[in-house]
Parts: sequence; C-alpha cells; structure tokens
Amino acid sequence: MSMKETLQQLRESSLGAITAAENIDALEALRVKYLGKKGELTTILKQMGALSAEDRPIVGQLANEVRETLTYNIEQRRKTLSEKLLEMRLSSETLDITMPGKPVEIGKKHPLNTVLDEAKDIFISMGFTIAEGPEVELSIYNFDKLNTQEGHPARDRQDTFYFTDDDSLLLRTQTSPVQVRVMETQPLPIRIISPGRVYRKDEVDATHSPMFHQIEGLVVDRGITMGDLKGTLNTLVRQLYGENTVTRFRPHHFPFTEPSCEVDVQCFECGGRGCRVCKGEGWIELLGAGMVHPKVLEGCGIDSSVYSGFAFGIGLERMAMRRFNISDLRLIYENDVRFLSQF
Ligand code: 2U9
Repeated sequence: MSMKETLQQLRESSLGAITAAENIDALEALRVKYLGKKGELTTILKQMGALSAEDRPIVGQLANEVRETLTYNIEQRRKTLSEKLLEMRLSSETLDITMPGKPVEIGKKHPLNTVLDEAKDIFISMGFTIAEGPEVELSIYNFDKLNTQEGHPARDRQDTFYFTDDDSLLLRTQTSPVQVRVMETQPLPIRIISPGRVYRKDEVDATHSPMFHQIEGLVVDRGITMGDLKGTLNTLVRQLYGENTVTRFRPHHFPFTEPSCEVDVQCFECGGRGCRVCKGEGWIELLGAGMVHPKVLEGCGIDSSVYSGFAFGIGLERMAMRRFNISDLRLIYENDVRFLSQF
C-alpha cells in the first residue's frame, strides 16, 4: 500500500473511532494513538524520507490535512462529551433547596464573661483601660514588690503553686503583678483594671477552686485620696446593683494597701434586716481595696511624696454567683450545657 493510501485509510478508520469514543479518557487515548509522539501519523511521517522528491510535497500536504482533520474532530468530540457530562451531572446532582436544614446549636455567653464584660464596660466608662500580664510570674512581682516579704503566710508553699525549689517562679495568686509591671513601665497617671485567672492551692468545694478569676484595679496620680476610691467603687456598685444600693467601707488589712478596707453592700434581698441570702448579716461582702502602700509605689520608682493611688480586688466568680443565684462554684467550670443554657 502506498503512503498516500495508508494516510487515507488512517483518516477513515480514525474518524470512525473518534465518533465512537464514549468518554474523555477514551478520546484522549485515541489522540495519543494517532497524533502522539509514537502515534500512527508520526510513524508514517518518519518514513517520508524514502519518498521521491516529486511525491514528498504531495504526501506532506496530505499528512498535514489528515492531522488537521483529526485534531479538529477530536476537539469537536471533546466538546460534545464535556457537554454531555455536564448535563448528566446537572440532572443527577440537583439540590432540593426546600429541604429543612440541620439546626445549628448556638452557644451563649458564659456567666463569668457576662459579669466580666459588664464590669469592663463600667470601668471603661470611667476612663480605665484594660491591662494584662503573664499567669506564670516571678515571686518578686507576685509578692516582694507588693510588700509581701519572705516569711509572710501568703507565700506558704501550702497555698501557692511554685515551679522551682527556690520558690522564685509561680502561678500568680493575684493579678496585682500586672499593675506592678504597668507602674514600672508606663507613664503616670495610671488608671487600669487587670482581669484574669489566678491560682491558689485550695481543695475544690462549693466555694473554692484552685483556679479562679479576679478583677483588680489601680489608679495612681497626684492627689488621689480615699474619696476617689469610695466614689469609684460606689459608682461600680450602683451600676451593678442599682442607684440606691447602700455600701459600707470596713477597715481591713492587706500588705499592699494602707489603709485597707473591705466593701460590703446592704443586702438587696432583705434591705439589711437579715435573711438567708446575707446569712442574717444584713450586709454582703463584695471586694477589698485600699490606698496603695507607699513602699509599693517607691518599689516601682514612683515618688510617694508626690503621687498616691488606690487599688481594689474583686473575685469574679463570687460576682457571677450572686448575680445569677448560682449555689455551687463547680457549676461555673463544668461547662454542662444544661447549666449554661439557663443564662
Ligand atoms: C498594686 C497595689 C495594690 C489589690 C487589692 C484586694 C484589696 C482584695 C481580694 C478580693 C477577693 C482578692 O479575689 S479575691 O480573693 N482582693 O481584697 N486586692 S486591694 O491591691 C493592689 C494591687 C496592685 C500594685
């Protein structure tokens, strides 16, 4: 058979095969079979050297025509097959958008975060900013710089989680070291709150947990007095518990404040007569506070003859328990959805 006839035969047989290809893979296999590097057309073309100078251009032209025809037909078939495939997928993969969806359970703000956010809003409205610091602290920042020297009962190994034998590194027992760090690094005046986790070696029961949360606050400026402390804390209490809430400032002792006090609110349940909520006292203990000890100021490089300040500390869990009438502290940490969904 002459080369011309071979080419014509290739054209006839390949066109039939292309039209019969059932899918894209089969079509691709045909393209490789006919037009690939080792394909039938290429093999024929390689033999063109044996042709006479007269026949070569004629056969060459025919070979080009066959290539173009095959390429064109393969492309057309590819389009047809793609369209068919798309049609099949469109009809088999239809979505019923009228079907009811799977309900997504939406969580709720944890009661601790609710009271934290409320307290933050109140302090921010009074010009405070929020300061944060490490939970793993140096003893110097947790105790020494807060006028709580070695030997003080608060530093007892039974009460504090220490990391090292020399007791130099610990889990902070209060957020006060954050305030120390701010006093050491930031310009005066200072007006901050430092909310966060604190750790003490307590056995778990209805009112104790080895991890709990505090909000502490600190104001340092020229001429700050106990009057500023009372005004700020009364503002907080009245926003939290109502405009007519009555407070009581009782003398107390903390190493880092002098003078120190504890702040009570008159029982909102019985109005001070004594009931189950206030355990017959008429008052409910709310927080501790005081004027920052001059030694603490001086230790942070602040001249205590020019500047003074007040500080306070509030236990967040107790606030949440009172606000939402929660009787057991453990419920706050268990994250039982049945409990959390009530708030
Ligand atoms: C600096 C100086 C003084 C923070 C204060 C209290 C009083 C206090 C307790 C409340 C309940 C802790 O969560 S609790 O157990 N805190 O009574 N905290 S004054 O005084 C500071 C803080 C930082 C530099």
